[in-house]
Amino acid sequence: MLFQKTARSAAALFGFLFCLSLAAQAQTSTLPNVTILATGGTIAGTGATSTTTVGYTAATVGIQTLIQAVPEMTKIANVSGEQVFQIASENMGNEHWLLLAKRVNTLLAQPTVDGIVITHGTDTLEETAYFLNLVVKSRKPVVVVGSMRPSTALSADGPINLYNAVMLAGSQEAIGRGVLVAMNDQINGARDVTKSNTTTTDTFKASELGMLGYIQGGKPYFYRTATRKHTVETEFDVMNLSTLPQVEIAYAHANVGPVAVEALVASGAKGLIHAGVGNGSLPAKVRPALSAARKKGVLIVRSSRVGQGIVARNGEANDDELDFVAGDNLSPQKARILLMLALTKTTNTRDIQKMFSTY
Ligand code: DAS
Repeated sequence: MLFQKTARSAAALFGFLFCLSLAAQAQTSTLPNVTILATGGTIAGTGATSTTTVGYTAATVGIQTLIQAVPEMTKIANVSGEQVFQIASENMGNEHWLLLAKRVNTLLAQPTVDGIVITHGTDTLEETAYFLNLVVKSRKPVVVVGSMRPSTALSADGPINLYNAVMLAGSQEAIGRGVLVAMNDQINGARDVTKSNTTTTDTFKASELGMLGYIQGGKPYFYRTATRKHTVETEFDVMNLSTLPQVEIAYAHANVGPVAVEALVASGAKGLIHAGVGNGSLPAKVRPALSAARKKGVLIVRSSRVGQGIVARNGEANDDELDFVAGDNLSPQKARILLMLALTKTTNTRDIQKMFSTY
């Protein structure tokens, strides 16, 4: 009798535990699958004390530690992590971009992956985001995130930024919006965002054009959408590339001479961004060097150091006559990325000018 009672209660307990495990599986199967690709930066940084917010070491904490530091993420997504590389982002190179882009595209082609987060240093975060915005071939969310304080700092911004980025990457709302940058509870588009302050946590802004939306209470709220083509809409594909064309930037200023332009051309640049003063003006001492470079087959883009506004074709210089490209409102560092990818497709100035009006 006692044996039968014990057997029945054991069976009941087993049944209960089995249902619990099914419920748990059901719960996780309803959560989005988000992969975090870690590349380094301050978000993976450590400082000597909790008040060290400058002079810390970036790119020291591994992805598994970053994930373990934010257990709340397991409630909003099935999170997995890969350490793609571990660098301070001032050292980002084309080889890193190609590795990252290929990994992103490979993962997003898998039906089991719903979205991707990339943890990244903030110094070149905007550039990696824009590069991926042009070469990722999926509508699934790709969210780039960093932090302005190291993981060891008082009120470190990394954990909440990472949590928000994972939430966004797993959200329906972020699908089809291009590569996004999520920091400081704000959502920015990859094309227009820039690091606007050397140290503050609100540094990433799209200034005059504005952010795309907010993150509040663990939810995304979008108010704008990107207007230029991105991701699956672009003509760029890097999956079979092992290198990218060398494109450099020459910065203009009062009393500037041709030395920088000449040296960059001599170094083998296939393209040159002139970060001009004002509306992309060409200083008289630099124009001949740029014109000579064009005649050698180097593609020249007139951009501006100003930071906002449009460098219009045939505005401050006769682009038709010089056979130059006008850089629209892209910053010099983003114009460099677009020209680099353009040169993987064509060297025709008109075709490239069209790309600057499209992306
Ligand atoms: N050196 C900076 C970088 O890795 C640290 C940071 O702000 O992430 O971009």
